[in-house]
Amino acid sequence: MYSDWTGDCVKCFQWRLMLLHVIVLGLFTGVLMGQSVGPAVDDNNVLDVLDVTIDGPKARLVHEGGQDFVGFWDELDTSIYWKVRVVKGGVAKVFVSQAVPREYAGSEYAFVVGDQELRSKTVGTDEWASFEEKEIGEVRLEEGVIEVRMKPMRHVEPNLFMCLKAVRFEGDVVVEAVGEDDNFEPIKTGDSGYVRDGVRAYYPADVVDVAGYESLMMVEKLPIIQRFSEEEKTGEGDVRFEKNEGRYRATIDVPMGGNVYGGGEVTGPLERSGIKTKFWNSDNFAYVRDRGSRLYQTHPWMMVVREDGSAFGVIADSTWRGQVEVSEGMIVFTFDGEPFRVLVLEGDGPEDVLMKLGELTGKMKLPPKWALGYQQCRWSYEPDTKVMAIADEFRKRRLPCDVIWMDIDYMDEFRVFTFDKQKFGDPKGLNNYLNERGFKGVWMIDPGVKKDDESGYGVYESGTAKDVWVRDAKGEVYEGDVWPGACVFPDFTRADVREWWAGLYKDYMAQGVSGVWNDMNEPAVFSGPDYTMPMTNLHEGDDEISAGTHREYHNVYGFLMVRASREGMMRANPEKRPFVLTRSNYLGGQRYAATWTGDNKSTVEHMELSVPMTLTLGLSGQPFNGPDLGGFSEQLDGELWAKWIGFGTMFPFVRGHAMKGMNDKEPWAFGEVVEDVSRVALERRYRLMPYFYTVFEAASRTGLPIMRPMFMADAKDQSLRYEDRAFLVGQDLMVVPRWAEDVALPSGVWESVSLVGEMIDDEKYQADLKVRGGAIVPMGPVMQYTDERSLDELTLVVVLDERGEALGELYEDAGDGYGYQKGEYLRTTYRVVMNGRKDIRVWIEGREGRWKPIERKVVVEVWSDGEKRMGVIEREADLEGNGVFVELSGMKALAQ
Ligand code: MIG
Repeated sequence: MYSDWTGDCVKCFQWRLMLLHVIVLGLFTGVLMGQSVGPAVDDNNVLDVLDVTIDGPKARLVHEGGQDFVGFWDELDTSIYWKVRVVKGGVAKVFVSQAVPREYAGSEYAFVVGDQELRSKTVGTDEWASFEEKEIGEVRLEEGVIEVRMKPMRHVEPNLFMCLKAVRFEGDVVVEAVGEDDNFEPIKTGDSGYVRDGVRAYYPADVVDVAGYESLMMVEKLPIIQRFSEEEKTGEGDVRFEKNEGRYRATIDVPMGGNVYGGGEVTGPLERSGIKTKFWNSDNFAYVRDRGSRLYQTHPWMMVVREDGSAFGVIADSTWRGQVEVSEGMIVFTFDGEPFRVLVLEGDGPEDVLMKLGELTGKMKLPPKWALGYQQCRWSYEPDTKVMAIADEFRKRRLPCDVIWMDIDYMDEFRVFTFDKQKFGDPKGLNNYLNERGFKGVWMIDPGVKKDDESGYGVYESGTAKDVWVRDAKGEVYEGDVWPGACVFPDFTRADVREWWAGLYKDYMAQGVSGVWNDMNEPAVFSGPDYTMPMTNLHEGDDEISAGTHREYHNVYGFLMVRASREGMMRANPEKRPFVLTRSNYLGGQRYAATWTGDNKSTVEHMELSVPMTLTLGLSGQPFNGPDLGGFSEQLDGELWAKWIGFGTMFPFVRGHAMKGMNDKEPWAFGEVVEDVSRVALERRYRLMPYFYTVFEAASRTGLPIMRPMFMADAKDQSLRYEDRAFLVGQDLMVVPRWAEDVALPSGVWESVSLVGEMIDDEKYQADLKVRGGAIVPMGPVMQYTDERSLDELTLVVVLDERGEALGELYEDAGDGYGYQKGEYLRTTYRVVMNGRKDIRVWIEGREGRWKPIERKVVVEVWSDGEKRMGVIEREADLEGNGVFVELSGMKALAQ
């Protein structure tokens, strides 16, 4: 079957996978995996033409055949240059990616870096725009901002010099284009004004149809309700528009003392000053491509917190390829293609601004409660008996867990919506097996559909009959290789295609599938340029989305896909809340799916990075996210897993995952000590489930993040602005990872608590959990999965404020379904006030909703100075009215 793999890409992938199963993995995975999960191109230290400045009249930027390059460069008086920041200096080899038909090759040019000059000649390639990379010599790069210039010196033929795509430096250096481009010309601000209270919309004059402005991120049209006065058009927060040959740019000032956050899924620190983020959704294995400056998602959104703690947010409403650069007191958004509007959201503080963002771009829908539990994944657990064994292992070892994930290998030769007949012959039986033991099954679906008209593959056949596939620039159905080999790709910009795609979920969900994982939806295409489909591919659009190229819609491909997936799941199971996890997404995409941060590594660096990454997504409208706990690629050791899970169970989305070929990364894989660490970390999460669910529900109403940066505890406190190791869950719980030393803490009372007997001062791995003075955190018993039993014993973890008071909220409902939208929920406000030195009064201050909890006991734990005092209320009902006086017993109370 695999004998003719040579020269045939489809077979080649199968062969590679087969190899993975049979050979000694340790030896080969590095090489094989490098090829099969991420592009082999080295795009670090690359100066591409999007950042170039053309100095002179006779050259221009060309977008053609899915490529960008400088073309029509035919006079000696025109040179090109980049402003480059050399972050790390040294000696580097210079490579030039150029094209020129052989008959015109041999023209001379100079490559100038400061006072160094290399001379080279153009080298013939197959044709114009068929690029090859040539080494032209070595230069020494000094740290700082420098200019890199290319200058034609002598023509072989008049008017024919070369096409240039990029320059790359190779060596122990770090360079990045600063992207200063003097050719931008100002454009006037057109019709602009308030679209909501505190929300200003600025349109460049080039936007012709302001009222009909097309936006995919916004939940509704935003007509101007009040035009700006002249004063409002100038001043801080004002937007300046510019353009340059099909590229548009908007600049917003950052006031002195302001800090900048946001930008969606990003590597690097929480505070974004001095950082460039590219908007071009990219499969970025290990975050190495382009130094991690572009990942799987696009969020053209930044938030500025001013010195005084007030804040404003900026949205650039475009789907086109683009970037945001934060530098020297400015935020600069640049997009290819079309002029775009900018919205400025004004607020008293970060919370206010984030709530406005939620109103404009939508909020996460309340997920089923099980999705808040621990989830175990691997690429892949196979066959089905292995999945069952993993589930059994969790229960046997009493490690709490809610979900087991099915990665791509369950499919029949990677055909989406099918199941391998041997390995997963009875998916419904498998899902039943899981469900009976308190697990849910989440299964993967990719966008690429195997081009297969031989085996009666219904998805390909029905899609072809309905003509749903994306087309190339010539109008032919586009084909690209992904896991199944040659694939075709649904055009999700079309309503009828989304409808068709949604319909595919009916029979699929009927197999007992609880949740869906949409992967590879940037889309990742192994054979495509830049590892995706050509930018010149065509999307047809519909009534809501106008037709356009892939360059315009690439960044929303995954977003539109999950919109359809979610719709399909809701139709298939109207009584259930859908759960979709997506790799690619776009600002506003929290409306459709949760997310994770893609293919990270099992390294300390990526563990630490997982905190600011999750925080920044939360600050960009997406509350439901988290990293692959323990890291996806590379081998994981027990020490790192213990460190990671020790705080990682406090992420909104908590899933352990592992790449094919890597070691086992389940909580029990590292011996007894680490297994015990994992159990404590998981039990802490499950005890806190009532609190997490309360925070999730609030996020679904307000748009506020679940996991929050420390500065949200006190936006006026300058010392918190850069803290991105310790974080908050909601507003009452603080998580300080054990590996994070000297974290910046907000002032006021924050009291460390112990939840399952773990030590407060002396833990090696478990994060220090602190509760805010004045807060009550509701807790339940440890459970092995979220609905193992109802909340039959409620614990109120109380930390009193300076006045001896505390207040807290608990949200409860059925945990799934939509009864809560009809009043079948319960929101309870508890209050505790210190009475005497050993007594407190506890009462229910407010109750809303019709959900009836079972009669239960309430345990009150009052924490101070590292110790707890306790009281028990036998019947919660006694807390109604004036409540009860409780005598506290416990270490201190007893000692007195
Ligand atoms: O090219 O489905 O990010 O989580 O395990 C790799 C296999 C495809 C990438 C996802 C990863 C998943 C893997 N997928």
